[in-house]
Amino acid sequence: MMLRVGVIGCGGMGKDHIRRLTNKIQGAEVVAVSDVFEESAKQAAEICGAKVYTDANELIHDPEVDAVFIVSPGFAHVDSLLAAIKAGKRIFCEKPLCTTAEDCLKVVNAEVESGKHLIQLGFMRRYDKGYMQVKEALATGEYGEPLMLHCTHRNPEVGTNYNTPMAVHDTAIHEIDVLHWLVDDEYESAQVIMPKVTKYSHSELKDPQIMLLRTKKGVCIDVEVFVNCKFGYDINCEVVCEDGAIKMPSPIYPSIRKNAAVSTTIDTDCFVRFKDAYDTEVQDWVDAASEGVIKGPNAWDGYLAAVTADALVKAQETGAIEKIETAVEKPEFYK
Ligand code: ISE
Repeated sequence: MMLRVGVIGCGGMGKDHIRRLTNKIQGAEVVAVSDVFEESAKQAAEICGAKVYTDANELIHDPEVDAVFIVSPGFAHVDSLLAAIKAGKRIFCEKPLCTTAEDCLKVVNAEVESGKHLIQLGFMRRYDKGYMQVKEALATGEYGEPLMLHCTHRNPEVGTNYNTPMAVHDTAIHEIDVLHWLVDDEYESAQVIMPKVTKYSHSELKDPQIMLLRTKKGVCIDVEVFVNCKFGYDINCEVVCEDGAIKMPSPIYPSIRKNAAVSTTIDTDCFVRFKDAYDTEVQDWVDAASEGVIKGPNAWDGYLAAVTADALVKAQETGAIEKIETAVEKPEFYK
């Protein structure tokens, strides 16, 4: 049986997911789309031949919608999530879960109260082959305990409305989720070091930044976030362990010899770099949701990411080492 999906949010990312659900994913069909901008919803509906809504609530309560796919802007997630949980719909929510830790906790509490795992969160890096290979290598135990992680998250450039806190909320949020999952640990503290600012930035954006995270087991992580690096979308991760160092492979492109030089392509955006990861996470959600179960990153992961992001944003301002503390213990429900 096909999983009948309603997509909320028909911007660029929403349309990308609608195309994926329609053309690539097995076992799902998009039956409804919604956007506050009717024109966007209508354009999206042309991709998949779905019903059009301008009110997300109406889509959520449509009896023909089995599962809800939330791709609206982050600030709008909380209302749709709470309504969809109440309606008992299975949910895929793009990152972030919500824009504040407080709202994330409301969603966590609502899901726990419902007694059912309903939400998969779109932290797609956990589905990337490179990160999975590093995780598998660590799990063999052959390299001993992880001690340090050296990572880079580089974008060629960002828009003029991108500011200093967005380096955490929009960009490092991926490392925040994937790195503690990779080493199976929790964060304890955060610090941010601000190097000299690139000439390509502006007064509202300190770029680059070095973000430091320490885990409860003592693993030290450094992430270079550089969103105007100019040369490409460049994601790297190396885990230094007691008995070896594991470097994540980059996507493989041919090495070309021309004009007395050797060159290899670097991707230029996340949609190309993580294309396979997006496909795999959505297929995984459809397969699980069709069986009535939900796997993958969950609402608690979304709450943890929000708490960690808050500590990093505070550290950007204070320059101090900031504690990362959740307001409540992890509920049994998520263990
Ligand atoms: C964007 O929202 C992403 O998710 C990208 O992966 C990240 O590299 C970029 O900085 C963000 O703005």
